[in-house]
Order: sequence, then C-alpha cells, then structure tokens
Amino acid sequence: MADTSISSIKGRRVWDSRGRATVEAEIELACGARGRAIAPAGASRGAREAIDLRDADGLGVRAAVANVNGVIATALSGMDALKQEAIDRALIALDGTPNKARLGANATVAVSLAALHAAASAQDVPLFRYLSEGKPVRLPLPEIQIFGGGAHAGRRIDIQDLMVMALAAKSFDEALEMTARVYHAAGELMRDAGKLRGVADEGGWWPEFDSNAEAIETLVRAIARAGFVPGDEVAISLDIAASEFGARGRYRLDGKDLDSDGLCELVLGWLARYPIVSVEDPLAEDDRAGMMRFTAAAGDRVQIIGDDYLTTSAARVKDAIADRACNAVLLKPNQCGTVTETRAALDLAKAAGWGCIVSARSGETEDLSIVHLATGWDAGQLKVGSFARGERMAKWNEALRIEEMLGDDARFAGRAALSRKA
Ligand code: 2PG
Ligand code: MG
Repeated sequence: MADTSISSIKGRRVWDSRGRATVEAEIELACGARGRAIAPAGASRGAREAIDLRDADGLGVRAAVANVNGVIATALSGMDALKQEAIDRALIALDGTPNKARLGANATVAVSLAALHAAASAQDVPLFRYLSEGKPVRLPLPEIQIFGGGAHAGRRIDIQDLMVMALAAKSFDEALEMTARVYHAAGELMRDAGKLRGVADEGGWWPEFDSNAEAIETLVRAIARAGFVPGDEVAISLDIAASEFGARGRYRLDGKDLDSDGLCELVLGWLARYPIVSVEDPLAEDDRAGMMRFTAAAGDRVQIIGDDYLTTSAARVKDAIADRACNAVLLKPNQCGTVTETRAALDLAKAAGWGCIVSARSGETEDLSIVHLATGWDAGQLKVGSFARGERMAKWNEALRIEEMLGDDARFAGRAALSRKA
C-alpha cells in the first residue's frame, strides 16, 4: 500500500476569470502523489455563506494563503489523504468559527479539494471514479447560461442567469451540441436587433433588454431559431437571485416596487407563459414565507432551487425540507468550505428526493473539481455558467472526457434529474 499521508501543503496566490486574486493549494503525499485545487469566488453571495477571506484592501488573499502555508499545513501534516472526513473535521476544528471566518473558506476549500485530488491520484483513478466508490454514476444534466444579468452584467436586467437545459439530449455530448446551437442563435438575434454588447461575467451574452420578460422572450425565440421545440426539447432555467434586488419582503424589479406576494405572482406568471422548468432563488434569502408560498404554488411542476437561500448548508437544507421551501439544492463547495460539508448537504437533499445541482461560481478558474463531484456523487445536474470563456468550457469539456472514458457504461441523467416535488 502506498503511503498516503500528507507530506507537504503549499498555498499560493493565483488569479481568477475576473482577474481577481484567489487561493490555490497543492498537496503532496508521502507516496509522491499530488493534488491541486483553486478556490472560486462568487459575486452574488448569500449572507450566510462561509467567509471568503480578503486582506484589508478587500481584494488580496495574502492572509488566506498564509493560513494554508502556516496553521493549516502544520495541522494537516501526516494526516491520511484517504480520510477526507477527518481532514475536513480538522479544518473545521482549527477554524473554530461557524463560517470559516478565521481561516477563510477560500483557504479551506482549496485545501480540502486538493487533498481529495491527491487521494484519487494516489489510487491512480480519475477523481469521479474515486468519489463514486464503485457505485453507478450518471453524467449530469447541464444547466447552461445564454444571457447574463443582475450582478454579473451591470444589472441591466434583474434576473441573474437565463439558462437552458437540453431536455431532449440523450447524452452529455448531445446536450452540449444542442446548447451550442441555442447560444449562437441567441447571439445572432441580439446582433440582428443591434443589441449585441459582448459577454457577461460567466460568458453569457450581455443583455441590452428593456425588461426581464423581454430577455425571457428572446431566449424562447433563440431556442426556436436553433430548431428546437421550446419546453419540450430545450427548456428554460432561471436564476432570479432575488436577494440581489430585495430584502425584508420588499423587492425592486423592472423599476417597480413589489412585496413578496407581488414577486411570487410575477414569477408564477412567467412560469405560466414561458417554457420554464427550473427557478433558483425566486425570493430573497430572508423570505422564508415567500419561498414556502412559491413552492406550494409551483413545486409540483418546476424545480425550485435554493442557492443564497441554502448556502450549501446541511442544517439549512434540513430546515427547508421540513418547511417545503424549495425542492432542490445548489451545491457550491466554497459556500461551506469543505468537501465533507458539501457532501452532507447533498446527502440530505437526495434522501428527501430533491434535485441536486453542483455549481461553479461567477469567479472561476481552470479548476475542474466540480465536474468530478457532480459525476462521482451522481448529483444529476451541473451548473457552470455559459458556453464561452475558457474557465467554463474547460469544465464542459472535462465532462465530455469523462463520458468518453465511461464508454458503454456512460449514462446521462437527462430530464429525469429535474426535481418536481411540492
Ligand atoms: C449563482 C452563481 C452562479 P455567484 O448565483 O448561482 O451563477 O453566481 O457565483 O456570483 O454567486
Ligand atoms: Mg444563484
């Protein structure tokens, strides 16, 4: 047996897709195996997310990197990389706060994921296989952004992500091919209308729309222009990210003031008019009653995802299951700060029959970990941003490699992965 104890941990500053500093961790085991991972960073962050530790200038990660090279390296040295839970428990104990405020979730998530990569490498298997522990896995249904809005696109429209899901696809490869057609059709529509203004933070077209409804309508037209039946072959998924334009039951959308009921009705109206199969954060993170009302009204027809509302917290997922406040969870490892805590949120959601979507952040890098988490844990769905820019395409392309590697055993989660549960 190879000696899988941690012999060295190195932290370094690298840069993300928005040109902002972030943390990379590299771990070496006694047997010589290595693992490396980079922390992503969000722009529309939930108030209850674990802390992305920044220096006094609000941007730097010198303190977070120093934590990796100092206290974390000392505490984890000699630990067995195959014991992920013990490593993550050690990180949680060393941090000692409820939200990784001391070490920084950017430091802990990079280390936690790097240990995971090192363990898979020591076993000489791809990470998704290491995570699957011999159980069958499926390639996830991708949720792919076509238009960016909200905090990722100068707030030209309020909805943050206008995405598509290729429901008629029989494989991951086909889902990407279909999405490519919609993405380019959407670009052509905007060019024809004289509204093409480059791409937003996650590679989606940067909208110059006058209203949220106009953006959704344009997406429906793009699906049809690409040759697909909207709703049947390619459907729409929205991340409303309502915490970005509302709190305490008051919202401001399309220049109008709405209360919680008003926003609920507006989004329910979109569900009635447009081929939407999934909605993320329709109400703000503090609007529990609104989320419960919305899920009671639409949860049997569409997937309702908690992102800012759940912040990848098993405790919050547990409460939301009891409340019936959503029927799916977005899983972002840096929202909680460790692999083990991410997995705990997934396990609870799965046991409740919820949908599970592993997700990237708006600030990303070449790191491919989430593709392996989504596949190896058989989460069923993956959200990575749009169909442009290297940090996004690297992840879609990695899923293609995994599909190829699985060969005849490759199964695609497809539309069955979508949650519909009131
Ligand atoms: C989200 C993500 C990805 P951010 O809200 O789901 O779109 O954005 O990483 O900025 O939180
Ligand atoms: Mg979101």
